[in-house]
Amino acid sequence: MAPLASAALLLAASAVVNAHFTLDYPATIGFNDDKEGTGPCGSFTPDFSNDNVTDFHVGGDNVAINLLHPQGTWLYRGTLDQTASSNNWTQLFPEVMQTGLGKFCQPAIAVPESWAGQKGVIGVVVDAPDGLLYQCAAVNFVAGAATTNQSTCTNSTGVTASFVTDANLAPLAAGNDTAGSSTASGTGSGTATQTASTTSGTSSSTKNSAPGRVGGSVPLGSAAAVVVAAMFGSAFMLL
Ligand SMILES: *[C@@H]1O[C@H](CO)[C@@H](O)[C@H](O)[C@H]1NC(C)=O
Ligand SMILES: *[C@@H]1O[C@H](CO)[C@@H](O)[C@H](O)[C@H]1NC(C)=O
Ligand SMILES: *[C@@H]1O[C@H](CO)[C@@H](O)[C@H](O)[C@H]1NC(C)=O
Ligand SMILES: *[C@@H]1O[C@H](CO)[C@@H](O)[C@H](O)[C@H]1NC(C)=O
Ligand SMILES: *[C@@H]1O[C@H](CO)[C@@H](O)[C@H](O)[C@H]1NC(C)=O
Ligand SMILES: [Cu+2]
Repeated sequence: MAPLASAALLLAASAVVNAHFTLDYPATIGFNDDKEGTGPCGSFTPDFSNDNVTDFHVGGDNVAINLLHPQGTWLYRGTLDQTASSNNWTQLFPEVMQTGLGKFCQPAIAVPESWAGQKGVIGVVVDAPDGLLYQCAAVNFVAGAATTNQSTCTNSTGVTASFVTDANLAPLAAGNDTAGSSTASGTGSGTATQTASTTSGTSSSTKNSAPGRVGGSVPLGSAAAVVVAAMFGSAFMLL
């Protein structure tokens, strides 16, 4: 009974969890599970002559994501650089930590109004249990705010969110991915909450190795949950 149940669970997990995360809206310029950790766009370069270019309302539009890890912290950003290569990103929304596997949609991500009428790139980065992961969308910025929500713009049952400050995302949030690459692991906001949440030996060793990166204001009681989440993340990625 027990082995069968475990096998069934593993099968169910492997059927569902075959990616780190997907960007479901606006349309991604490309997804490669193995290379999703390659910034700034998960190993793809925007190509406006071939990509699926989506109209994106500057006054607020949907960004729909499906996270296939139990937890991750999101950075939403945009650039008018159509190659997304010049490290000139603008952060579009506060960093937000999703807890719970599945769909997560911000219905009203806005960009500067002056971008209307221009082409650009929306970038989404997550600090996941296995590191930073990237996706991008090629968009036409259009005036106004979205008047309808996409069918993909939903939140999975049980998903919760909280605003945090994530040390691993800090250099990216500042607009320049390369500026922080050599110092990212050593920086932190140094709040009492953060220090307290990483006092357990297991938690800090997980934090210092690639799989368990968590920064910012993790509630005091959740160190164990973070470790479990990191373990789940690793297990899923092995399947
Ligand atoms: C383009 O993106 C939209 C929005 O995500 C999607 O509905 C549509 O199927 C995509 N078209 C192609 C050809 O991939
Ligand atoms: C960076 O992007 C802004 C728009 O957000 C633009 O005004 C500025 O000229 C860009 N800077 C460079 C160096 O491309
Ligand atoms: C989109 O969905 C959000 C969240 O449910 C809701 O607050 C908002 O009013 C919706 N926007 C539109 C244009 O329907
Ligand atoms: C999903 O959850 C976030 C965080 O609670 C919320 O801001 C957003 O409006 C929700 N999206 C929808 C489509 O309800
Ligand atoms: C980004 O940071 C790198 C490394 O510090 C620096 O060489 C580069 O000039 C920066 N780029 C911009 C656009 O500020
Ligand atoms: Cu992953």
